[in-house]
Amino acid sequence: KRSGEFDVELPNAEPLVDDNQLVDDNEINTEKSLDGDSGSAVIMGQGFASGGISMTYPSVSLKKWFLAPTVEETKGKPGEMGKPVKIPADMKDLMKEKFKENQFNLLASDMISLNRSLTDVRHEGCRRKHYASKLPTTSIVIVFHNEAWTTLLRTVWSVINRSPRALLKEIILVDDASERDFLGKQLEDYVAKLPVRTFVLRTEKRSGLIRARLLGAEHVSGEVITFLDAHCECTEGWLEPLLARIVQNRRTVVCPIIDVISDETFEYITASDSTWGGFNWKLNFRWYRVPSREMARRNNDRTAPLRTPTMAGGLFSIDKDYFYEIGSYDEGMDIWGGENLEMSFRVWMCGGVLEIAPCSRVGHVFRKSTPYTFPGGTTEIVNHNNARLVEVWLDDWKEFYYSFYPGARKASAGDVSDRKDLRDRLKCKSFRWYLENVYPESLMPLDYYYLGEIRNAETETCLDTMGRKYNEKVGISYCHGLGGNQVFAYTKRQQIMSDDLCLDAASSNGPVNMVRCHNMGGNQEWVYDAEEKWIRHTNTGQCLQRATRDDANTPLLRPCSYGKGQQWLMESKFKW
Ligand code: LR7
Ligand code: MN
Repeated sequence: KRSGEFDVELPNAEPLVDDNQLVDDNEINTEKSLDGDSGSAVIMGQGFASGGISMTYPSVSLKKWFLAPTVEETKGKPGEMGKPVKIPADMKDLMKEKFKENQFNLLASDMISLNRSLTDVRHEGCRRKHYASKLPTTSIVIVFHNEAWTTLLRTVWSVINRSPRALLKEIILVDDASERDFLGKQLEDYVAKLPVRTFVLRTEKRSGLIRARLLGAEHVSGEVITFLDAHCECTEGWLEPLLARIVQNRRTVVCPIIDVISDETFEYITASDSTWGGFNWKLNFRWYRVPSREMARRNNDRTAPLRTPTMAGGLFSIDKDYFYEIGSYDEGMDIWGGENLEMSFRVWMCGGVLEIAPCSRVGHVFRKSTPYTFPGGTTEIVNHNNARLVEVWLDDWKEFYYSFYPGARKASAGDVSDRKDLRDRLKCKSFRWYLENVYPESLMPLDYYYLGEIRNAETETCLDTMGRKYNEKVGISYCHGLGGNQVFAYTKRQQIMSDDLCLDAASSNGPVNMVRCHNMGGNQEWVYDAEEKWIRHTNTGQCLQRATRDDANTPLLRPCSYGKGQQWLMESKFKW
């Protein structure tokens, strides 16, 4: 794995078994590693942008070909009804070449109508719902850096075609210093003719998506701001469920279900309606199965709004005044990353509600890697943003992040005093409150006795995940004192956990595996006997013992005895 790698995954699988189980790796996760960790200087020279902000307002002239074609007219075109696009064999080389420009199949996207039809993917019950007759108006804010023409304009057209005109105030495109000519005057001329007021703002220099969104928000004249990524497709009825929740409570931040537009074929693939947003110790946003308590709160109605601990970040509606009241975004965050968790924690901790409206469905092109540069370095930027996030919002739990990912300690958060003042001013609750009331299933445990290395008294070796994955044996190796793979939490639920993995033994002489934490005791329950310094497995009554020479790198389960090989010290001596 590259350093600074981070994961992005697709939300499109039916979840597996237990509460808070990560949606299965094999089915849906795609590792997202960021290329372009160039460390190069900020890119400023753009082909067309004159610097400063230019704005264009639409004229009223409407050309026939701009009108949405009916399904009939586009029949036979690739991708209609959200179907996958097949690239002819003789075009595969071109396809591969073009893929690199955006890290998705541009050739496929270019073959699909800007108005392509989609199936109505909503749950039955959603189609029958009636919403308040007076919903607020919204402005759509779409930020982009070097987006492709067809994905950007298909996003815009899907908004125009599938939103009630009375609710749609305007569409604001924020160009974050793109370097593609067609995103200059050509784009302005095009949007000027759209049937909905649409204009282009430009950041003076590369600002990152966070500050680009702040610029867009400043120009919003609707009552609600709706943010979208620049490669989305909104489906029938997507907007009303979002706005309706804000009418009920203006402190609600509402996301659609984010369906998957395949980066390979542009097929529209529905996502599970039973996943919500969480995060791991590295502060990667992840999808997890909605626990049964939340299903019960919704009376098992799959069309009812779902309270989610965190959001993916790109697609949501928020009351405009509330957006500013609650502290908009952290302007100190650059390019990409962290702002979605920052806003999630902030909204919950400061009196708001974060929801997914399952009757609202919007497709998004999920990519496996990012096509654009991170001026200043990918890792540095993401770590910087996360440092700001943890310093302001995570309280004691920031140690989970730093100890598990020690490289992050090098990053500087910069000055976060404004954000801390905001937290005070809004009288926000603690992260403990958040874990207790919003996210008891969190991988960062609410109550824990210990966080650090677990050292064998005899051998000066430490338990070590060795970077292994699910269902593999836990390792043991020389204590390096740097955290990372040697950091474990001993929780009040008596788990010994590292991120989403828990020490787990299924039989009385081992092995001791690392299995996804299920929070249900069983094979994952361990009692630390502080006197004897035993780590005793409840189900089998056996004790954890250091490795012998034969099984050099894995600890064993053996009948409890008084040898030093079964004594474990939980007293961190980290070197940072
Ligand atoms: O410097 C930049 N300037 C920009 O304007 C970098 C990016 N951008 C734009 C970019 O063109 C795109 O429109 O910002 C938008 C998001 O960037 P993507 O699409 O390259 O990244 P992503 O889809 O992985 O982004 C997800 O995580 C981000 C963390 O900062 C943001 O919160 C994105 O909005 C978010 N996208 C979604 O939530 C869609 C679902 C993805 C998931 C999970
Ligand atoms: Mn995106």
